[in-house]
Amino acid sequence: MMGSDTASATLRFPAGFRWGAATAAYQIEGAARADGRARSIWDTFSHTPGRVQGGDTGDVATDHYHRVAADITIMAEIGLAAYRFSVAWPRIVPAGSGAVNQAGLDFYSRLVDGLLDRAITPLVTLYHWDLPQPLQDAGGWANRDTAARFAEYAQVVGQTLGDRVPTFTTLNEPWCSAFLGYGTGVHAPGIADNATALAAAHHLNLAHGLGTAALRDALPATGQVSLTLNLQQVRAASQSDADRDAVRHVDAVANRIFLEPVLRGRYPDDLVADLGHITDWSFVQDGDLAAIAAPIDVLGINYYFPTLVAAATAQLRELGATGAKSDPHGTAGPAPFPGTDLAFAVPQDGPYTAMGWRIEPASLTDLLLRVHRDYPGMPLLITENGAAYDDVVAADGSVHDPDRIDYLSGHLAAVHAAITQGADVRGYFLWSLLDNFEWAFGFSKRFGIVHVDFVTQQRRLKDSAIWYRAVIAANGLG
Ligand code: IFM
Repeated sequence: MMGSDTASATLRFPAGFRWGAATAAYQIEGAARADGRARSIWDTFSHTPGRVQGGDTGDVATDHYHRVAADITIMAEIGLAAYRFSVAWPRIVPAGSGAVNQAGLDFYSRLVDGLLDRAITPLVTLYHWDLPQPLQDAGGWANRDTAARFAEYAQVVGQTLGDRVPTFTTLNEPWCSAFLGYGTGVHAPGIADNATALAAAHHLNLAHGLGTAALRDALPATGQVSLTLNLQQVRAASQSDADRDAVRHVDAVANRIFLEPVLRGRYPDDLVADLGHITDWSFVQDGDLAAIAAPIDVLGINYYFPTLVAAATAQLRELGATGAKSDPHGTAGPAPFPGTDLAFAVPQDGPYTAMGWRIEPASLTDLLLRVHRDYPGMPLLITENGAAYDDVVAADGSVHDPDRIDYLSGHLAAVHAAITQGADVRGYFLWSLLDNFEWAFGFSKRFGIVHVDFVTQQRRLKDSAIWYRAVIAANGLG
């Protein structure tokens, strides 16, 4: 199912389906040292030469911190019913533990009030990768104490915003935090060690569990708690037994390492056995799994591209040993899948977005149906989906982005197909509201439906924003 086949279809979503857009603090806020905010691991990383393309940093980003009122007006203009944003931990607890910074809380309180004034429902993510630097200095996510610090921070934010925010997400994409931050090192804090990445994954799971308990304590009885995972829809490069087994393995190290402890209170036996040569799993302590499995109300899923994998043959291992960088896309050739030496990601045919990511909406339908089948009864939200393209501002100030509209309509049709087949998907948050700081790619990749001139900070609705307004108004496509 590609966008062009579905673009003309009329598809209506269930009544009450929640239409939103998403952002994250470090990617848009700027104001890196304002009002008591201290450094996070992304400040350190982006200021380290060679880590981020073009030497870009989030010091100013889209200056959302100072332009929040105007940005809320833009959201209202697009007709958003919901807005997903993240809270910057280093604004709230600058040292990572201890003193709370009231000015940081006040900023998010004003944001929430501004959203509610426009009838836009806030969805708050507590951790979208900006760990306070002092916690990294103590080991970061490789140190289990970080999970307890996260729970303290979650409690503070829950107590402050819980009277107005119906849903909190503990972590965004812990896979990226663990495996890109500590496994491949392409994200902050830039550590490349699979054993450390596996410990980090467990401590992130623990943070989610302890954070969920802290939120339950802080929130009114109606408060909802969720977790957002960037689940991967994995396929085999060939029908060989070895490649099919690589699919099972990658599913374990990318998906089930989070899904199973959170939703079933256990780590998968095959995962533990497969990676016994990398870690002895001694970081999993008595009581951890019960804490991690604290019930959640909704599961967020972020989806962008499918994953193609092959078993690690001697030839591929040789490649890995000679420096093929670990990568979940295999964009530049086969590359070890992050977190493991047993499977490789291999290149896929196009079409691609400007990230080099294959466009395949049908994989989103399959992924949603798989989660629905394996974890029945769990309400789902698409908390991110979108595409980067090389947008240009036309002479008349408009920004024509037909490829993005095609990507989005194809993926919305894919979500609709999953709902039709039984998946309980409650809403869709487009990534992203604004062009922003795309992590290691800096400002070179534009995911927004609103164009941002990074010099003047001027905002312009792209065609996709106008298209999305019509989708929201019609509660569907066509
Ligand atoms: O920009 C990121 C976001 O922060 C997390 N999910 C994927 C997006 C696109 O790479």
